[in-house]
This record gives sequence, C-alpha cells and structure tokens, in this order.
Amino acid sequence: MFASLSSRISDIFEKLRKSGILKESNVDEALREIRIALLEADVSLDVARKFIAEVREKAIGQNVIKSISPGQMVTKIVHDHLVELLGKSRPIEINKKPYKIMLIGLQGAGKTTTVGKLAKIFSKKNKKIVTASADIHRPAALEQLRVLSKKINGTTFIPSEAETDLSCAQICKLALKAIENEGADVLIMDTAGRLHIDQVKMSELQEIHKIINSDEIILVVDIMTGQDALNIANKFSEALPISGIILTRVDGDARGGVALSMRAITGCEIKFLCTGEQLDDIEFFDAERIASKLLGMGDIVSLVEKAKENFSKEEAEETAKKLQEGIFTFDDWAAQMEKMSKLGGLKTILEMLPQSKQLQGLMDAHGISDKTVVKNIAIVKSMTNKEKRNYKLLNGSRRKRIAAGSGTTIQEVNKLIKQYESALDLFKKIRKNGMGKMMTMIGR
Ligand SMILES: Nc1nc2c(ncn2[C@@H]2O[C@H](COP(=O)(O)OP(=O)(O)O)[C@@H](O)[C@H]2O)c(=O)[nH]1
Ligand SMILES: [Mg+2]
Repeated sequence: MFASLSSRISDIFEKLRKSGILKESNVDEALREIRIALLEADVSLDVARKFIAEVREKAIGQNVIKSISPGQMVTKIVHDHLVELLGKSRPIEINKKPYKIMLIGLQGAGKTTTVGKLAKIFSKKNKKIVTASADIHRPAALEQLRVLSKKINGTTFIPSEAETDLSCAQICKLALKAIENEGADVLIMDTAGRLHIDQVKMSELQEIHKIINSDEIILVVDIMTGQDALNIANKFSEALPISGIILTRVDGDARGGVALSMRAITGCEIKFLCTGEQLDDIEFFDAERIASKLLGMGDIVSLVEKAKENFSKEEAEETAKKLQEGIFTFDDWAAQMEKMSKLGGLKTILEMLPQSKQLQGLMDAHGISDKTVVKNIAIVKSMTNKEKRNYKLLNGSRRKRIAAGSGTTIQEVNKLIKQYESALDLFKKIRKNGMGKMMTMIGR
C-alpha cells in the first residue's frame, strides 16, 4: 500500500536525517520534495499546500537548527501532521441493538463485497447479523450477497429466494421484521449504485435510510477512481448524512493520495481499508500506522500481526526457552528460517521494519538473501540428527558429505557453520537483554 509514495518520502527523510546540522534551506528543500511527492500521489493541491505550510511553520518555529537530532525532529513533526491529516477513526461500534448500517456507493465500488467483509468481522464477535440487498435492479447483485452471506456464521439474508419482485421499501420492511424474528444485533443493508454519480438515485437511498432508520451510513469508495473519489464523496454527502468511509482496492497500484485527502476534504472518518477480493481482506484504518509507514518508520504492527499468524505462542515460548538455556540447535535454526520464508521471505519482513533500506544494504553486503536461506535449509536437512545437536562433530569429511547431499559447496557449508557459531555467540550475549521476552511477545 502506498508503496511508491512511501519510498519517496522515506528517501527524503533519510537524506534529511543524515545531514547532521539542519539549516532552514534543508527543511525547505525537503518540504518542497514532499509536496511534489504528495501531488504525484494524487493528493489534492489544496490539501498538499496547506499540509506543507503547517509543517514548515512548526518546523521552523521549533528552532530545529539547534536541536540535537534535527532530522528526527522534523520527521516527528511531519508524522504528527500526517496522523492529523489522515484523521483518527473510531471503529464501527455495535453499541445498541439492533445496530443498522447502510452501505452506499457507485456500482463496482465494492459495496456488496464489503457487506460480506463487515458481516464476517461482526460474526467473529458472535453477533447475529441480517444482511439485506436493496439492489433490486440487478438480480445478480442480490444473488451475490445471498451466496456471500451463506458463508458467514450467524447471518440471515433478506429477501429469501421465495420473495421476488419486491420494491426497496418492501425489502426494508422484511429486513426489519427479520431483525426482530432472529433477535439480530446488526443489520447491514446493501444498496444499488450506478456507474456515474449523476445517475445515482439519491431519493431511493434517502427512502431506505428513512425506513430502516440507519445508525450508520457508510460510503464505499474505490481508491482507483483517484481525484474523482473526492467529488463522488461530496455528492453523496450532500444527499445523505454519511458517518464513515471505506476505501476499497487499496491493494491495487493506485497512488494512494485519495486516502490522504479524503478526511480533510469530506470531514468524514475513514473506517476501513479493503485490500482484496476475499472476505478477510479488510483492515482497520489506523492513521498512526499509515503515517509511520509513509515515513519509512516501518510497519511493526503488521509484522507482529503477521508473525502471530505464523508462530504459535507455544513455539515462540519454546524457542525463547531454548535461547535462554543456550540449547538452540541447527534444527531449531532451520525451523526458524522456514518460518521466515512463510512470512513472505526476507524482503517482506524487511519492508515492514524501520530502516529497512539500511538493513537491506547490510544483508546484501553479507550475501544474505532468500536464496541463501533456501540453501541453508537444504544444508541443515543433510545433517544427521547427531550433527544437528552437536555442530562440533562437523569435521572436514562430514562437511564434504553434507555439501554433496545438499547440492552446495564446502565453502557454503563452512559459511553456514560460521554463521551458526556467531549466532550462538550473539544469543549468549543478548540472553540477558530480554530477547526471550520478545519472542514470547510475538507469539501472543
Ligand atoms: N482488488 C480488489 N477488488 C475488490 C475489492 N473490493 C471489491 N472488489 C472487487 O470489485 C468487484 C465489484 O465489487 P462489488 O462488491 O460487487 O461492488 P458493488 O457494485 O459496489 O457492490 C468485484 O469483482 C469484487 O471482487 C478490493 O478491496 N480489492
Ligand atoms: Mg453490489
């Protein structure tokens, strides 16, 4: 997400942080570059201009020139401003029963898919859900949500297959009745869109809103529509009291600026970002996290979440224990390396870490890559169990056998053993510094 904008901005800041003493001209140059980067990412002109002016005022006012690490200070100012620009959002809270949500947006924006995604989120919280489709003009759209709803626990879809040729008003009334019958906690109402904003039947949407008396009206916007998205949002919000926005197709190669301008221009909270076609491809819109990512400060939260999915708590605790007791074998090491590849390989992990660029350089310099990881795993697999537990057994002839068995060279085997030795050494040193604790934390 926001890959190119993020890499541009982090480049600018890396340069800024490197320049030891910061002059006003450095700040100005960096801000000018940020402004261009924002505009190229489709951030609207007014928003970009205002953003830069505010940051500049604050940065200069703070007397950054005399500060100890001025680059970091400017980073912090920009970070805080980005968070403000993106806007803090509250999650959709089911704070009354029944809680009625209505989704609106253009045709193809991703409304129906998003109804399914939201239903799944609530279903995981053991809520009873009614989904309903008022997209009466397209029978296929109705069928689409019926199929989706069947996949989600505790979800009833309205209208039933027997009920055909209904008006929007009739569907709304059936939905309200279903909530009562099922004792449902949430209603999620899907509506009809049109290809162009001027064709949207606002009166139909207003009628639905009135009948179901919705607690929340969520506008679904495809981020790929670029600057047009802002116009679309404005038109919808003139007709209906929108309570939040969900941006879809954030997984595509759109330039992402829409996400940055949306809050400032519409004043509406962005609730979620959708990142794919599957039901789980949705994430809460977290301004802090996005700002950190844009500034190249890494996306530690995502990394920890990803790690959580791949490492069980027990495994992490066991590893931590082994590290503490200094009995971390080659086998354990190979298992760890395999987990890393499961996380999406070194590159994915690096992208999420702070200073990922420098780390990448470091790894390149030491010849560490996904390829070497695969080779290393092969080497370990060619060892006997005894050898894995006691690497000191690995004399010349054993190393030769292992190289042949794993399709590598003696040099590569030697290198791995050396790395293992220095890793053991490192583990000994950091054992007291809470590494074990960190591993346990990731597993939680
Ligand atoms: N890549 C991607 N595709 C999406 C996303 N959300 C929806 N889609 C796809 O976009 C198309 C239109 O979605 P749909 O929910 O039917 O839109 P609607 O007309 O607003 O109800 C479908 O093919 C979806 O699978 C998303 O976040 N990312
Ligand atoms: Mg639809």
